[in-house]
Formats: sequence, structure tokens, C-alpha cells
Amino acid sequence: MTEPLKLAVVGHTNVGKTSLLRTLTRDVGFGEVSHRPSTTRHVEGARLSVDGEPLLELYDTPGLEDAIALLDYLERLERPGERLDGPARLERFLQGSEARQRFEQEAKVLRQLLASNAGLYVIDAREPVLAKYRDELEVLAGCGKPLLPVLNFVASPQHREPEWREALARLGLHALVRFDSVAPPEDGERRLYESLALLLEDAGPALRRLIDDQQAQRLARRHSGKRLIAELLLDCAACRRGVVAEPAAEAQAIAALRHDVRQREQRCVEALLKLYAFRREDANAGDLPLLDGRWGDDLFNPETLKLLGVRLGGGVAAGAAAGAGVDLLVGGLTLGAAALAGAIAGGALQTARNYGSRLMGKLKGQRELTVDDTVLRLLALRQQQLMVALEGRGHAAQDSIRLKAPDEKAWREGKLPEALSKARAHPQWSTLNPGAKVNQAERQEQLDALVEEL
Ligand SMILES: Nc1nc2c(ncn2[C@@H]2O[C@H](COP(=O)(O)OP(=O)(O)OP(=O)(O)O)[C@@H](O)[C@H]2O)c(=O)[nH]1
Ligand SMILES: [Mg+2]
Repeated sequence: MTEPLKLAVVGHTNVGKTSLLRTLTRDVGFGEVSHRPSTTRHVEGARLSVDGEPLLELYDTPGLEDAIALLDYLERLERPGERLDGPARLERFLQGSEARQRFEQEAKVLRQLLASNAGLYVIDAREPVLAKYRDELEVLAGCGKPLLPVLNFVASPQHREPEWREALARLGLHALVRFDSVAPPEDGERRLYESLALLLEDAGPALRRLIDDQQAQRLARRHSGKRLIAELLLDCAACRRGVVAEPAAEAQAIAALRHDVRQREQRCVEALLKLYAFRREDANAGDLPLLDGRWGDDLFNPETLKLLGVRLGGGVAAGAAAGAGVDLLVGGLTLGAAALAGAIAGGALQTARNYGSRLMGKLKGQRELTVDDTVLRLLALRQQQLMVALEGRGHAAQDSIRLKAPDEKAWREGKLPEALSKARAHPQWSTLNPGAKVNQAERQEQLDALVEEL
């Protein structure tokens, strides 16, 4: 096993060094991030491993504040007639008393860079290229280590990428990486590691392993996420509850089912957050924002459904088309024969016995409460959007998740997947029903089919 590659993350104060580490390590709890300068006071490291083998160590460092004064000081360290190179000059500085006093923070950064294989020089790309940054780069270059500039904040419309490119080129830094710790470009991480591999030839194999592993993990996460959504949809589609055809009992059953579905959605939200290593407070099913920053506060609010452009009354139409007639449609839940009709229309006729007993129940004044197609569509849209948002979210992000309007049509208007029609006829597939049997092979099969469609 070879030594892991050591990288020092350096730069001016408040440019997002700690944020970059959070995003690269997918750790929302790493260090302290704040809009105030001088937040990080000490060097702190994080390690990335593949198959238990540490491949990369990233070191967060305090922000540089007064590089102009430091550069002046370094220049005055040379005795008359002496010409020290960068590392020799820094060595002298680090042994002197100012490295423990006035330039204590700067000394921590330089020591860490000297102890690393290379540095990531983080830049707030919204800033103009000021003299203090050039001086900073000159001081850092004195360490004699390769530096890879990381243009952070490139998702911001005010970024000044061309200016920075030109200025860095004039300083001999021709390779750079565009990044944004809050909204990282999809290939941001890969490009960062690829650029490093060009600077550090020996580290190529380790960096490529890291890239491959991260890609594999991304795919695995996506698959697991789809599965979580498929479970949610199957649970809701298969849910069926008998209720006595009597207003008070109906109202109670409706309220209970709504509550259960909402909670079930929240469970899916939390599982997705956990899968993508975000915190519970980053999103809440109840307040996932919908179109135009408006807040869809309620899954069963007709306005929520309309805002998303989901076709209303799918259950009614389906029921009517099948000639079964529908008793009642109560905002997102169907009370009556629609579910039965749906099961027949879906081609998933159960055994005659099962069918017969339900029909008997109906005749005896029993009704059935099911979750309407509209709600299934909304759930599918919301959760898929959440997943997209989580995939594009950096672990440095601090605001809560905002969802954009979905521009896909299939789940809004198209035919619902076959698996969901099948589920309609299998109440035992739903964990929202008592006596659920979730390990049935046929349920697993339909779940897999549904994952494919997501
Ligand atoms: N929009 C956006 N905000 C960012 C980005 N990177 C950092 N921030 C914000 O910028 C501020 C500073 O981020 P930090 O990560 O604390 O910066 P730092 O360089 O570690 O700062 P010091 O430790 O004080 O030197 C915080 O408010 C972050 O949320 C980015 O890429 N995009
Ligand atoms: Mg910091």
C-alpha cells in the first residue's frame, strides 16, 4: 500500500475552502462554514478511501489574510547579496519568531502545503483579480509544490472566469478547474481529479481509482433512490382500506389514510436524504417547494396538484371508462368502486374468491378507500425531483432544497406504469395495510419493473 496523496486546500479567507472539502468528502458536518472571514483557525484533514485503502488526504487550512505584508516580510529576510529560492526563504521564515506571532495563521498554511504533494488554490471567481491575490499566489508558489487553481462560485452569474484565467496564465498557472461547492458541475469532481493527475503523474493510478469508485457510487445511489421511490409508489397504489358506508366512519378513515400517506412520503424523503448524505432539515415533504418558489404545503391540496400540472381526476375517468361508476372522489382519495375498476382495467384480476368477497362487502354497505392516481403522479414527480435536486446539491449547501417545475410529461399525463395497476389488486403488497406481505416474489418483480420506469 502506498501513501495516500496529500492535498492542502489553500486560499484567501472566505473563498469556500471548507465548503470545497465538505462537497468533495460529501460530509455536511466537516469543519465550520460561515459567511464571515477567518472561520477556519486550524488545519483539519479528511481522508477518502476506496475499498478501505486511503487514497487521498485533503487538508483544510485557515484563510490567508495579509499576503501583501507577508510577501514584504519574506523579501526582507534575505541578507545583502543573498538570493534564496522560495522554499529556502520560507524555511527561514518558519523558523523565525514572526511565524509564531504576527503571521501565525499564514505559517500554518505554508507548513501544511510544504507537507503536502500539491495544493488546491481556491478562488472566489466573483472577485476581481486584486493585487493581494497575486501576492498570495507568489507566497504559496514559494513552497515549490504544484498548485491547481479551483475557480469556486462559478454557478454565480457574477463570476469573472475569463479575467481569472488570464491572470492565472500570466502567473504560469495554465490548468484550472471550475467548481461550485454549493451547486457543483456534474463532472466537477472528475475534472478536478483528472487535472490533478496531469500535475502529479505518480498519483495518476490512485486518482483514477477514486474517479471510478465515485462514478460507481453515483450509479449505485441512483439505483437505490429509484427503489425507494418505487417502494413508496407501490405502497400507495396497493393501499386499500375497507370502510363502513357511513359519513362519520368515512371521514375518519379518509383522515387516517391521508395522514398515513403523508407520513409515508416523509419517510421516503428522509430515506433519500440519508442516501445522499444530507440532513433531515435539508428538506421536508410538507414544505417541498413547488412551482415558482410557491410552497405546496399539502399533498392533498387540489392547488398543489394543479400547480404541478398533474391531470386531475384520473381515478374518476378510469372508473367511468370501465363502466363501474364512482361513488365519490375526495381530494386525492377514491372512495368506492374506482379501485376495483382500476384493478380490472389493469388486467390484474385476482382470484374469483377475492373479487367476490369485495363485491359482497360493497353490497353489504362496505366501501373501499384507495389512493387516487393523481396522488401517485404527484408523489412520483415530487420524489423524482427531490432526487435530481439531491444529485446536484453540494454538501456545502446551506439553504433548504428548492425544487424546479418538472418538465417531464410521462408522469404528469401519461399512462401510469403497469406495476402500479397490478399493485391496485394486491392490498397485501402495501405496508400501509395491515398484514402486509412485502417479500412476495411477484411484488419484488413489480418493484423491479417500476424501478426501470423511473
Ligand atoms: N454560492 C456559493 N457559496 C459558497 C460557495 N463556496 C462557499 N460558499 C459560501 O461562502 C462562505 C464562505 O465559505 P467557507 O467554506 O467558510 O470559506 P473558507 O474559505 O473556508 O473561509 P475561512 O475558513 O474563513 O477562510 C459561506 O457562506 C459559504 O456558504 C460556492 O461555491 N457557492
Ligand atoms: Mg474555512
